[in-house]
Amino acid sequence: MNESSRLFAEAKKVIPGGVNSPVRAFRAVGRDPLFIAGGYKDVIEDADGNRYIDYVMSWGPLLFGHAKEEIVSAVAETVKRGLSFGAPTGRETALAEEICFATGAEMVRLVNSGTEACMSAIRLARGYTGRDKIIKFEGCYHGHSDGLLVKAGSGCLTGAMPDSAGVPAAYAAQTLVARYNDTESVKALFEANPGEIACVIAEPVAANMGVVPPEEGFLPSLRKLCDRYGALLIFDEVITGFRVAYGGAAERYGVLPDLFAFGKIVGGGMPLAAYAGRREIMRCVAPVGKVYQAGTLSGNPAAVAAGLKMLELIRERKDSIYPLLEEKGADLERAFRAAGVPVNRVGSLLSPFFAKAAPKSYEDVQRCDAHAFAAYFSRMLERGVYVAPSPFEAMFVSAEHTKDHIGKTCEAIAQACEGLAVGS
Ligand code: KE4
Repeated sequence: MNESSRLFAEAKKVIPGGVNSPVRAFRAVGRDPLFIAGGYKDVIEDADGNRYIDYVMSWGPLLFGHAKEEIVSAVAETVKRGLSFGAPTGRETALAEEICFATGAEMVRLVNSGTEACMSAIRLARGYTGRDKIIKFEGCYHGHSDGLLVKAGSGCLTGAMPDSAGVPAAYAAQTLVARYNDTESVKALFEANPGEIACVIAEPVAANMGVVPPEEGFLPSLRKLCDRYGALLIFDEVITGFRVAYGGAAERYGVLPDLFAFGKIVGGGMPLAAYAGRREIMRCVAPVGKVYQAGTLSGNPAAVAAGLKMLELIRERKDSIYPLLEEKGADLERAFRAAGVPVNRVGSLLSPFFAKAAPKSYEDVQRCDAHAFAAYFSRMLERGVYVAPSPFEAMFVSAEHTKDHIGKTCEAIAQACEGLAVGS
């Protein structure tokens, strides 16, 4: 038994499924998970000393790869003066200002996870509008708060549980589900629920059913519908924020939401997330307004040090990093297409699909061949490339993925996809 398997056996005795987040269990790819010992730049090392070029990148936070020296040093210096005070520190303001500068948001509240950011943004939308219902999209994932575990993506889809047990039906009934890239399905919900819908929450680039980019006009149509029916538009930019552009998907697609949810990159790899938006809305949050939201470790110095350094590094490099990420992503996309495998890609975010064509909707995604994906996953691992262990996730490319490693990955893709392309 190798070390990963031994550690997995130990973990399963005291942790459900041996993991602290379901998708890590490798169930969709039918093998034991790797236990990781460390990472550096674009490489991770497992407990048995095997090294892999990493495209999970902790599910997106690591735009500059593992153990980025400036980020590690910023945290190391900060924690020498204490880990957490439960009191305001000046660096939190600096991080909030970085987010506002990049995105056009006017106010920010720091929280600890993307789940908290999305949950809080929805509560704020309900408090601001006085309405109870929300619209989400099937296949989109916004964390594991009760009302959002309805037709959810990511690990819910991977585990074939888009509607989680334990969510009261009465509560789930407040969540209306539309089809991604289908404006009419959103309009129909507004018309069927006049004056009742507080917000529409969307991943501006869906990345939890695999990557499914917004069709031309889809995001602007959400903006128009929310304005027409008096609802707020929430962009869940936990994945896309600072990844698809410096100002996130809002900048890339030219649509400004009323509220943003951020996570992953804004925390630099530490547990930090945020929700943000227009001042008149954010002022409804306690202690100023009546929408309560709180957190013991919200804005803690250690996580803020990582997030602030990350956003400073991005701001300093914003003119060069996005073209660089675009080029790396395009190289990988070309490799999949050359192997006859359709791909959806937005910048450094991409997913291959074992299907006749790249999906444009949740329905299309359902037709992809999950068995072919599992075979691809194992073949890539055998060739030293670590991708997400689920067809409903994305590949995350970092600025640290070297030309040589991208080249090696393209070779692995050609070999791993051999005979798996649908119709091949
Ligand atoms: P967290 O609570 O996991 O920090 O963020 C929830 C979340 C919110 N919004 C979007 C668009 C997200 O993708 C996520 C979390 N992403 C998944 C991977 N697709 C996290 C991985 C996991 O659950 O282990």
